[in-house]
Amino acid sequence: MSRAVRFAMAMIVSLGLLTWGALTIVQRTTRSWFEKDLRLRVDLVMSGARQALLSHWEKDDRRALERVLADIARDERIMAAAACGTDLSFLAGTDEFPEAFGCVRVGPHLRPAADSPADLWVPWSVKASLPGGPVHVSAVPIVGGSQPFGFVVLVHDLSFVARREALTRRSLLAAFAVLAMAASILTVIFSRLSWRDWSDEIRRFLQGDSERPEFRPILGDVRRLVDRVMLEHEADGSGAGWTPDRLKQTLNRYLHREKVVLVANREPYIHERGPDGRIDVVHPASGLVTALEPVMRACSGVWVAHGGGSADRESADRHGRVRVPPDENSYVLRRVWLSPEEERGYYYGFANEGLWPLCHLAHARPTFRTEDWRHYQEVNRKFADAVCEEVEGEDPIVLVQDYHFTLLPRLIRKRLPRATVLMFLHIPWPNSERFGVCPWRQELLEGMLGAGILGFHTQYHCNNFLDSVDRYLEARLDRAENAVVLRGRQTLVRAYPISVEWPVRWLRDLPPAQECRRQVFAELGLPPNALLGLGVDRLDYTKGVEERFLAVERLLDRFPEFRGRFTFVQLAAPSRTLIDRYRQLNERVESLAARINARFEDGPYRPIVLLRAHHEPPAVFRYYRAADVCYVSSLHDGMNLVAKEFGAARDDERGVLVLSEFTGAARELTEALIVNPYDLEQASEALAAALRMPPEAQRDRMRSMRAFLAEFNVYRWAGRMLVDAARLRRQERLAGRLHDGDPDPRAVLS
Ligand code: ADQ
Repeated sequence: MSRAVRFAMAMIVSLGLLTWGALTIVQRTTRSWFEKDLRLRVDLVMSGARQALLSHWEKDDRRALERVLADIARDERIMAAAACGTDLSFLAGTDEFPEAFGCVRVGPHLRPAADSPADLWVPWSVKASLPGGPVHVSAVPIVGGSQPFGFVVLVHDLSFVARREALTRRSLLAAFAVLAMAASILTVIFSRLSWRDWSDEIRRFLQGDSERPEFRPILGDVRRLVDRVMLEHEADGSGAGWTPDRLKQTLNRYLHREKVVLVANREPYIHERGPDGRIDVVHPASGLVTALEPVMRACSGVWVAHGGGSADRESADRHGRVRVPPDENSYVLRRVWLSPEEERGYYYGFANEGLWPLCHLAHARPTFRTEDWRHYQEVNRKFADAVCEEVEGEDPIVLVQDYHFTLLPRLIRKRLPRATVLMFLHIPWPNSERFGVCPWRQELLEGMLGAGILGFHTQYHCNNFLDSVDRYLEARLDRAENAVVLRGRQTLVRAYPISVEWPVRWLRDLPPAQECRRQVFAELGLPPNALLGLGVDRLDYTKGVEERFLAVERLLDRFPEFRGRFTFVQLAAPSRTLIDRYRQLNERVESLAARINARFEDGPYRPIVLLRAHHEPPAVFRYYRAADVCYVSSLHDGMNLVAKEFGAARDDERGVLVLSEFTGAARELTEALIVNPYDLEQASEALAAALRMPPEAQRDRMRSMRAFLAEFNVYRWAGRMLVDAARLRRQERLAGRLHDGDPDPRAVLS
């Protein structure tokens, strides 16, 4: 064996050892972090529920105890909970509480003897496993005054830890494969340079006909390993490093550079004429735009949207087209013009007074008016016309966005039967009973099922949609495939959790986080030792802004150390102000802030700063980088990109996210302190915990969250949908629906 081969092998072995070492360290750190997180969660949950438990315990009201335990077990990581008496009797518990952790088994660990006084009872916890996977069991004594009442046993699901570890392992293995390949190639080159007639060898090597056979097995193995890792990553869509370029390559490779036509109500660039007569370009405050704009910049194509800006018409050509972004001209924005009546009926009326409250559990009643429905149908038809004008060829890819266009997929399919239509819902989908109150439920479902792929943020929303179809349509459900077959045509229903671009382009021109903090503190007139909380939202009743202010008030009530020191800034972009409910919300939020400020004001100090205005993205990101804590308190939210933007903004690895459990983001950003925004005790406690969190703990959480956001970014979201679309096209081609010749594809439509 030559020296070069021995050297290359030694290098691969050392890299292997290094990777193994790194894997072990990362695994240990992740474990210890998750354990700490678990302890914090138990503290939060128990302090929120303690009062209620004590009072029911005292009254020996077991049904009420059971209700409180059921509430606790609503936390998606808590699988079961039980209450036990001091005599180790079982008082109450959630369904299917595992016997292995019953009162009799757990109790002796909490107290030295049956009659031990309250101060000798100690919390206890252990890791264990059940047939479904690993769990963590914790038992917490319940003590009123000096009298022990008993204890509560909580069983936590630990399977997510295994999932996170698997992800880390895969990323490290990929890095190892790439390093090993690079090391082997370098070794070969160096050996040639120093020991042989190198120029001939390199030429032969590059031509792929090197005569030295000993390199072939090594390089062959390494290449096979890299190919396998890459394939695995592409197949499960979890490949690291989704970038605009990789998305472009995916489009080229799988969809042969097809032009993408995207339809959304909101346009990514609004031309507004200011009071001085100048035309400004405004970036709207919209999660949909935040997510999709970077995707369109990568994919090119056309974005079809309502042109609602005061200078939109004069900035576009006679077909309503304008190239954007203003200085980059990456894609075309095609504006659709609506009359004021159409806008009122379709946008404010049916979409935002009907469908928005229908899909969000935020205690607002949907209003359905026949007149609005008529406008909604008309506007969907108008957008279908615009799409047909923008497509090239008969089988374009059309991405329909959100609840404004539920009828559009079917309309497009009728006119372009060979199109690949994808629809994505950015808002939650309600359960079937709730959805059933819509008088046009059947038309909406049939309209959406015109799409070949229907995307939601979470599997839960997919399930709700499938249940709605099951209940209100004559269609075949394929639960195993998560698909619906309506009149012979299949729609796949899939979860694609949306995200933000990575890295965020707005950070490029911002100063370091410390400097942003200095600037923001100077603007707000805060002393250097002040603590800053932040909320960023469209002013919408689903975002829980009132609950957020009440949690700040409760924080100052319960923890006087923060009075005079903690300031909460709320950036609130006015939204849908033609709707009464939104106008009333504006007023309520303003008077609530004024009331709380009046209670706690002290000289120049005000606890709440309400900045009711649209802020351009660089300003929003400056605030993210300045804050100690960001509180997202949505009462119900499809995903919530503010939470993800906050993580993406913190390259200094500081700041803590407090996040409502009713957001889609809470299922992914497990490093946040997850709260129920209605529970002011729990929310204020989490805010206090966030403000007191040591820098190392903040860093651990932020680092882990940012690693997740870097990988699960919006390019990956779009890439996965486009790869699925490509598969669908292939299948349809095979079935003869595309070019290769279905004589009459319209036959499958009614
Ligand atoms: P939205 O309800 O618009 O989105 P969200 O996801 O929170 O909500 O995104 C809001 C966006 O607007 C963010 O990019 C934020 O920076 C920006 N923004 C908020 N307040 C602002 C202000 N005062 N000034 C300027 N910009 C502001 C819908 C769904 C969400 C889903 C997204 C994406 O309701 O659940 O996450 O689509 O799918």
